[in-house]
Amino acid sequence: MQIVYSENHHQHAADVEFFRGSLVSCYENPARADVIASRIREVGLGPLIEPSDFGIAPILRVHDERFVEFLTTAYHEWSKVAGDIDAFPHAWMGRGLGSGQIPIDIHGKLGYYAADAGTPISQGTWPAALLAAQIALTAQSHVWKTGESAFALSRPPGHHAARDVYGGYCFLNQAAIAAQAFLDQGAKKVAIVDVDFHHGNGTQSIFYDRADVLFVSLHGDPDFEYPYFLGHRHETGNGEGAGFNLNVPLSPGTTWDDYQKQLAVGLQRVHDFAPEYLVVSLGVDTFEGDPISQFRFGSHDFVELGQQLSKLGYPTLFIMEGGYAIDELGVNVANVLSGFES
Ligand code: SP5
Ligand code: ZN
Repeated sequence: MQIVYSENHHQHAADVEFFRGSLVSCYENPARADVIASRIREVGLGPLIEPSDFGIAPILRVHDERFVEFLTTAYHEWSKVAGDIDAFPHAWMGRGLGSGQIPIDIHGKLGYYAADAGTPISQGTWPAALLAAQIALTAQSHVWKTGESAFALSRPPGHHAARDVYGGYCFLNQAAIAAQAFLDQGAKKVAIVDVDFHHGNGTQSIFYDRADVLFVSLHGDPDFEYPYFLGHRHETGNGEGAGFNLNVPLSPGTTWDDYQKQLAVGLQRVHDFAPEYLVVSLGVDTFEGDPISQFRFGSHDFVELGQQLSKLGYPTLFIMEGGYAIDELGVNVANVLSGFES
């Protein structure tokens, strides 16, 4: 399997995030991608290649231009008033309290574009987010040209980023950008399966009205878990997209045994949709030792997850999303890919 990776993800290195009323060290940190790359080398899963530059155009097929402009300048604007410290919003519009006008002041802009207070912007966040998108596009291009599968080993993750919203450690939605690239290159149908513990609210929102992308997500029930406001079972798509969104919210404590039965239903839906390509939003925060999540997968279960995904038989693009149990993270991700290849 082709693996696309760059050490320059290190540029996105924030200090702290809000968690249970305190500032704690960021769960989404550079060590994550380091341990995954190192495990992939150790087990010889495939060559690690550097990303190519596909420019900004494929990103603007998914994201709003002013939002992207905001991301490119946010840290600079913030540091002029706050100094060399991670940027956070402190005010949000609240339901019914926004006219839609975008504030000029950086604090207002941060509140306008952010979904939560857990996603700091550091000095190198924009270049790293842009690089993550290029990694996804490079891997996508490989799948498109060869029909083989590929893994975009990138951070920050992407599935909580919407057209003009960042949050949940995500800035640009790599899975959505890659899915759109397949379509723009001539594919008619792409399926996205999101196995991160958290609902892929950004991805769902981007494709909610469309029938050319099927979105299937299994995740912690949003009544109890981040992102809280989207991911319920009754969200099945809108307009032309009606029937092309499948959410499977699951209880805290869900094991692989419980999960795989639901996964089979989700994968059957993908099979019925008959896409030409499969994009997998690969989060391994379903692991029992994950510090912010509530499922109970063991490391060996990830091998079976990879096997289940490979049975669909589509050229598959894996995009790295969450997973925060650093000690087992490399093994868990490599297990999915090994299971897929076996
Ligand atoms: C990509 C990804 O995995 N993003 C996750 C962002 C989660 N941020 C909020 C974390 C809050 C965890 N809350 C724990 C309470 C569980 N009841
Ligand atoms: Zn997650």
